[in-house]
Amino acid sequence: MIDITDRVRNKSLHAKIVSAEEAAKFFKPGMTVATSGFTASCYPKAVPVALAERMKKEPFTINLWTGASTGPELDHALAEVKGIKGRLPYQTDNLVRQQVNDGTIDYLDLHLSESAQLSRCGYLGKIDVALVEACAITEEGNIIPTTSLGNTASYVQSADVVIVEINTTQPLELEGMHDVYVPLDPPNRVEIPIRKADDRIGTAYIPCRPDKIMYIVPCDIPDKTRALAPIDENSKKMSAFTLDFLKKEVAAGRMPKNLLPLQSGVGNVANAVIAGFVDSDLEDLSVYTEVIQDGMLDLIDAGKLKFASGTAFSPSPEGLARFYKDIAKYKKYILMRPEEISNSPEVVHRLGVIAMNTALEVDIYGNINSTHVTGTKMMNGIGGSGDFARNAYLTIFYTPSTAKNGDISSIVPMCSHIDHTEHDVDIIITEQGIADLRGKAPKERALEIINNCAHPDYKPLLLDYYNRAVEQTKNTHTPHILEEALSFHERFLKTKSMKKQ
Ligand code: 0RQ
Repeated sequence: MIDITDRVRNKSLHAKIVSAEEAAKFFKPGMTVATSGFTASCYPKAVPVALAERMKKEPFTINLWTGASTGPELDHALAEVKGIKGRLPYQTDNLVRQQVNDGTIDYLDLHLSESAQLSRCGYLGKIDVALVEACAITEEGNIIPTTSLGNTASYVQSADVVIVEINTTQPLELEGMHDVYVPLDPPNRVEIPIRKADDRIGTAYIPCRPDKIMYIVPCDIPDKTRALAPIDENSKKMSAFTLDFLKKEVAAGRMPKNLLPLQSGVGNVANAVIAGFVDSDLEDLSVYTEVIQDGMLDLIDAGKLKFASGTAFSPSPEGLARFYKDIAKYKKYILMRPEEISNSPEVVHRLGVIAMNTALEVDIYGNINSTHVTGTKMMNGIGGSGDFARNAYLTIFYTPSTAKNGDISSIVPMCSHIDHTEHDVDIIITEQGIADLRGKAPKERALEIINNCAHPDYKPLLLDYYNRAVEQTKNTHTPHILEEALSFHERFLKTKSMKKQ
């Protein structure tokens, strides 16, 4: 077994160091296991792999609560042995997605800012065990997290029993990069005193009593972060539209020269948009977001970023290596907070964040579907997009104008599922252009979106629908032909193309 005694600074805890196989014997059918992990960062690895091995011989299921998505040794390994019954609050694994959509897994798709509070309320059931990855345990028994914070502090607080994996691939220099603050629940809650992205309000560790820790397990499996796809032409165009738009906002006096704190979602478009900032003449930027990705390291290296606050450090494998190599430098610029703080509606509103997230589809009035493919199949989940979209100073949604090689229009008459309503959305950007919905009534918004954002192959169909809807409803407030509104989706499901046959 790897020697982790130097990382377990409370010597009385050394007696609790066991192998992953030994710790995996603790789990029982139906238990709720709440883990660290937000994206493929700081999730437990050795114990879930050992638990999956045990489930192969002795099938049973657990409920799995995490910060958000995790890596393959947790979600995928347990899904392979059909070991997950309940899952919350967000996930991105292909096999878990399949099992969510075939009824094997009961999935609760939650606003990430609310998930810790919901778990503390108690009606989701009690947490049987918190299983968390750490860099080290302090002399007091407190836990030093690794590359994300997610819901870990709240889960450790609520659980009776804690199992800690000490990951020796995670550098000890991560200590000091966390700001742990768990708000009191109503009626005792007070304001969260963050006024700038770099304000520290909590502790550098997760408070934990040593007697709560049942086992400590050595682990040397690194975070399996995901590679980034090369930036495609569509994403480059969306990035250019964004920069052009933001510069005009500065010129109009609606935001300062260094903008307002940026939030950017996950995926290729988000990455391309941040890459665009690196090449721009913008300076002194700050980031108040969920996930800190490679682009933020580029911004730091280019001297353009003052500070990045998030809940997870989720770079590509190259980005992770780059971060580890120069951790002393990056540490000055990056802080990880619990997701109920990184995504806090109160703080997002106070700081005036610019929220930039991706949609699956957008309807002609500006409603957004981020989660359900053709209305019924879960993609990933709402994640943090709702936390930011509803509360930001400026809310931008991106989508390529078509999906599935042009067979689907991402601009549709009516979304087949709605995560963000027209009331929360300011700007839509596709590779075709930008729709500024601010100050526009529904019919003005419809024409702005169709004319500026729809693909030319679909523009005539959408205009035809809109014009007939106006006529048939005698120019009502939000014209729709209800029996036809979802016909684009029907068409795709029947003939595999939204184009008129
Ligand atoms: O399917 O994988 O089978 O090819 O959906 O689409 O273009 O790869 O999109 O990776 O940028 O993710 C909204 C899912 C976009 C993501 C979503 C199909 C498409 C492809 C994925 P294939 P892309 P991206 C804070 C922010 C919610 C959470 C969030 C997401 C697959 O951004 O999960 O915002 N957002 N978090 O072909 C049918 C359409 C489609 C479609 C795309 N209109 N109809 N299928 N696809 N558009 C961060 C966190 O919360 C951690």
